[in-house]
Amino acid sequence: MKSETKCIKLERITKHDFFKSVMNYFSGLSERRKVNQHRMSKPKLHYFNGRGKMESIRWLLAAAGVEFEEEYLETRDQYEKLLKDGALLYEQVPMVEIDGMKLVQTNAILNYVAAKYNLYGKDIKERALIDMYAEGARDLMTLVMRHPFLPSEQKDSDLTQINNKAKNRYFPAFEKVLKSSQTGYLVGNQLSVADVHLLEAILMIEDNASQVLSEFPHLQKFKLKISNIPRIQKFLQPGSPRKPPPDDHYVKVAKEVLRF
Ligand SMILES: N[C@@H](CCC(=O)N[C@@H](CS)C(=O)NCC(=O)O)C(=O)O
Repeated sequence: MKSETKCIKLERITKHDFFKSVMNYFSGLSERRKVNQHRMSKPKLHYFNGRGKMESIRWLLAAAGVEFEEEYLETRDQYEKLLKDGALLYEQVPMVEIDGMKLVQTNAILNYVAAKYNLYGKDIKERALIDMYAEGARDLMTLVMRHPFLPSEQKDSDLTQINNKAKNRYFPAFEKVLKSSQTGYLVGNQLSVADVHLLEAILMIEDNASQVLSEFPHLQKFKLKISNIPRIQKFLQPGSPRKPPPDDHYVKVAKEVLRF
């Protein structure tokens, strides 16, 4: 009798445990499937249909060979929906859905992509140099980014100031770094986010000052080298996700959506 009870109990425990482990297996499976889905699904970019702060993210993903989707912000309602859904931590875009996260803050997004796709150097010293050069290029690009939003009477003098800063501050600095580079990259012996940003910055400045590199032979060589990397070459072709320089429509939409 005693051993019968034991047996029934054992059987119950075993069945119970079996059921539990089956459930665990399937819930683990669905978790793993979710993780894999995140891994496999394309990053989704939420921003305006224009360059702005998202453009460097598009460049970097393209340089990493990552395809992405875009959801363009065209109306105030779309922006308010993102706010209502709690998708914008600081109520700001760019926002990128990637690997199950909704990332905001441009530099955080760029650093994540750079680290994930090996565009961030081989050790912390290289990373520090990459950050230093990348931040310089970002500072220069920020000047260009702000330009279309200025009142028209300030535009001419602003453009002169941007070109002067490029010619007298940023490009001489990058020329010096490239002059002492053994590899043609800004840091180490492989492509990094700093190189991708620098090419983007050069092309942005050239949009308005096509001869700007004439006094910078190392920057000219650099431009050729980096634009000939197949993924980057592809991004520079018409029909890629690269955006054209901002026009009046882009400025109007951004102002309407963000109400500034
Ligand atoms: N530090 C943030 C700034 C983002 C930012 O200023 N985004 C603008 C659009 S480009 C925005 O969403 N502005 C709305 C607001 O600040 O209320 C970043 O670098 O991502």
